[in-house]
Amino acid sequence: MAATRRRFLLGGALAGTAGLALGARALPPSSEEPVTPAGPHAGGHAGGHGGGVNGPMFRQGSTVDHRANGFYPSEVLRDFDYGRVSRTDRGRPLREWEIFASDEDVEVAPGVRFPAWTFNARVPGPTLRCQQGDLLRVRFTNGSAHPHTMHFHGIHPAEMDGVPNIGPGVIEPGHSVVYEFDAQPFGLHLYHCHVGPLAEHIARGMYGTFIVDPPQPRPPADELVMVMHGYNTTFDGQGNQLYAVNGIPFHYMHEPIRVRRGELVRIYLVNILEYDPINSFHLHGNFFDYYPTGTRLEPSEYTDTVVQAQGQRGICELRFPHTGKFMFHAHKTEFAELGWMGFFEVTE
Ligand SMILES: [Cu+2]
Repeated sequence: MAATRRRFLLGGALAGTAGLALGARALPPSSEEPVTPAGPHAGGHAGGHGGGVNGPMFRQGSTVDHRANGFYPSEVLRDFDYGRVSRTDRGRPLREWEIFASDEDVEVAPGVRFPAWTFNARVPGPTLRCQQGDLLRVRFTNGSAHPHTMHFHGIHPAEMDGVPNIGPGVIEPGHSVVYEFDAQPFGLHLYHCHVGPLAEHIARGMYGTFIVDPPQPRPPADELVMVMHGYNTTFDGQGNQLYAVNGIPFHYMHEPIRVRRGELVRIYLVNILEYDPINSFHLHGNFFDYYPTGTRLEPSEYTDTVVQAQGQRGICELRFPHTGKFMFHAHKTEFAELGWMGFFEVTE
């Protein structure tokens, strides 16, 4: 059962490696098993899931090697890639990006390595940002050992859809393609590989956020991208063993997201979770305006919890009236205890 594997991972491997980093005395009794996240195992660790207040979700000082991974979730939060901007002959903004697919070994939890397939060597891929009406040109080069595409959400011609057998179709290793289309409609979108087995190509890490700004910009804010996703470390296609926002489970437990009291905060919230049908986002100590898909400028809801199915996304806007640390997590508790959990830290 997937649940058993999940218990093993967090009760055994994850807590065990975290414990090793802190010294043997920190090890709970059943966590002295070797780190074999992909191997068969009886599991059934009684501590289960996040391991309670002594489990990895609250354990400090045990993190992955961000430098070796090549990306850092605290920077991914506010890293918007506006591309190279010029003008077409008719004076229209032309925005260009170079995107490179590669196979990368990512340390997703202390001592747990995952063979990811990536866009620009990070999970999630770069956050591409433009304005409605721009002409977009994306040169995609496949440096991976596997065939891939880039499929953008949005409105575009069929041959620019990035799916097999239409237009350039599947891009084989060593090959390049240029996707060109208009930026529309405004909102919060996605891009991802669309080669089968599709769930695996996505779950391996081939996704990113695609923001089309409205013609009249949204009010100034501290803007954050939060991509909810998971890692199926057993490659059985049945659920995930780890859950993350912006690449690394529990990252924002170790390094809270720092925001200012009273400042408008805008969260571009994306759910690209595979294998589990829905995910959710819950914020403690506050409420937010929610704009589904970001395609309208009026919020649909004022809430502290939103649910998103696979591929859904929306914009959350809020101000924190109080200083201090405020937790956020999936309100599917199991996901939270397997990594999808963190803190905002509000300062003056
Ligand atoms: Cu792919």
